[in-house]
Amino acid sequence: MAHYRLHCIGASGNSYKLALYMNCAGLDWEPVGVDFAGGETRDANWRDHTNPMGEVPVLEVNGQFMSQSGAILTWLAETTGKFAPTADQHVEALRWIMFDNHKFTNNYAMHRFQKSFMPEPAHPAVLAFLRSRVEACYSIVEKHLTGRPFVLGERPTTVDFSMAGYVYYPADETGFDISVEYPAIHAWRQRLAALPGWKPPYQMMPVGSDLRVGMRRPA
Ligand SMILES: N[C@@H](CCC(=O)N[C@@H](CS)C(=O)NCC(=O)O)C(=O)O
Repeated sequence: MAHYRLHCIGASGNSYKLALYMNCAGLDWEPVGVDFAGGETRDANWRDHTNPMGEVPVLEVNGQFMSQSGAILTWLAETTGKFAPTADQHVEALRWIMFDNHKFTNNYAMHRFQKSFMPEPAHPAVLAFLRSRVEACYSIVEKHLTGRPFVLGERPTTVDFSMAGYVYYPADETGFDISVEYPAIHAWRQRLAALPGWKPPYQMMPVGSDLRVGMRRPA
């Protein structure tokens, strides 16, 4: 059994943040599949045992279970030293991880889920609202990444792994073609993809429910 066990599914970009970090950091980890579509994360026993918040990812280490990707990335960097922000960057890292969880990841993930993974087509007003929220925060990150290679500066840190959670999912799934719409974000994701250990999400986590089975493709 690996030292780090990541409870996850391939479609979970929040899980991918940790999988990508651990693979690029060369840590001994394995994915543990969760039947997300079958309701496992809503099951009372799963919540009691694994995560009372009812979410993936969960990182299991020495019999302990941790949740919240931003907290876990921070803990992994503190305990392994890999991709850690400097002491001077600690608060700046936290600031970007909070912006990521609240806006950059969240709006993009919600738009993708509503667009592709709901049993019924989403109301156009819902998609339009989420698209406008994505555009607002992606523009902020596009501007920030113009002229600097990684979010905190010259080298990749936990912040980059947090913000990279959803940017490698296919455009027909997300509804955004980053390579065309956000050139600086595209260049940044290519720099991250050049790190040893990088793999795209569904290859990195070939486990758990496959939400693509029920995916609604554009007409
Ligand atoms: N802020 C959390 C977000 C986790 C999250 O939203 N996970 C999704 C899958 S990607 C989930 O389990 N959602 C279940 C739900 O919201 O009920 C993190 O970064 O770990």
